[in-house]
Amino acid sequence: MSNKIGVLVMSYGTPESMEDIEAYYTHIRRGNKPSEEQLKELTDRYEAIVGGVFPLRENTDNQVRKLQDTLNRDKRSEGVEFVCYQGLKHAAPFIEDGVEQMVKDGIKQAVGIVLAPHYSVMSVGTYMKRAQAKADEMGLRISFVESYHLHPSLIEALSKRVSAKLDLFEEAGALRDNVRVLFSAHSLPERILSMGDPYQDQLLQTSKAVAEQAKVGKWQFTWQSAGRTHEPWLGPDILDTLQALNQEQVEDVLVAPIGFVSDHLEVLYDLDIEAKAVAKEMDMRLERIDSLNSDPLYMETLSDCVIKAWEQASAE
Ligand code: FEC
Repeated sequence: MSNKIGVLVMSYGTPESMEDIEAYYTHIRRGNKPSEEQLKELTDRYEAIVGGVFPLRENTDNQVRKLQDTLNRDKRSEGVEFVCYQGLKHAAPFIEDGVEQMVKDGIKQAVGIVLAPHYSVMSVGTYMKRAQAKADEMGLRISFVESYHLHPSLIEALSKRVSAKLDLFEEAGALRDNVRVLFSAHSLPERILSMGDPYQDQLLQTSKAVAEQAKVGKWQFTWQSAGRTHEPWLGPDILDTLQALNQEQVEDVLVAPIGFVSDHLEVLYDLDIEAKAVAKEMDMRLERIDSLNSDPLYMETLSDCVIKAWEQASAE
């Protein structure tokens, strides 16, 4: 019997090159091609952040490799070998490809985890559904980590980042307690609220835990990166929040995008370019905490959750 445990590490995915943006966007839009104008708008955003390089790909590769190392270094993994496979939502290797590869490699038992700490039926839920469907088709036993938004190592990693940036504000002459900390995450359609979705509550729980640990004076939560569809999305959006803070005469703002774990478009464009430009116009200083990327504390968070899910599935 194989002592290999498969770990399906799922992430959003990004285009491989500028030429792939259309196919990627079409996949996000469930098979509907974007208009010329929509495609240009997205291409311009990618060009603005990196000019032909897609940071999410390399970051995900690193996270997956380092997670595998962390898992196999853990004492609890003695006697088994964890093997990580990527499964991306909107690019190759797709979630289904990852599951298929595991089965081809003779893996019988697996754990799935998403590189996003908060559960929503519209985010993590859809990754899990696709992985479960493919696993059922191929006869693979798979269990999932649904969320890890309050894992102590995650809270520690985020709190350290918030504290480090508050130190910089202080060094530049600001009063620590006057810096407004904005915790943010990707918006979703408002209808998730009537579905009893835990997404918003989990995000507020992470925000509160980090604010307490980093001894933040004033904080609030705001949404970002809402989709361009006709239905209402959760708000307030960060750009409106910045306007409101300007009315309150807040001069120093630190954004902590706790819903994201990597440098990518939604952080490097929506915050570092778009939100910063709005803040600058109002003479507001806006900084952002560093992304987690492959921080050892984040790797520990993922590893611990995977091992616990594997132990639980093995005991059943
Ligand atoms: O750097 C990159 O190449 C990829 C950055 C990226 C991340 C990301 C994460 C999340 N999304 C979530 C929800 C939605 C919903 C729609 C939607 C649309 C887009 C588009 C791009 C895009 N998302 Fe994304 N998302 C990233 C990129 N996202 C590009 C298409 C253009 C646009 O609207 O800006 C709307 C889909 C629809 O039309 O029906 C909904 C959520 C996350 C965070 C959790 C996760 O990582 O899965 C939720 C990174």
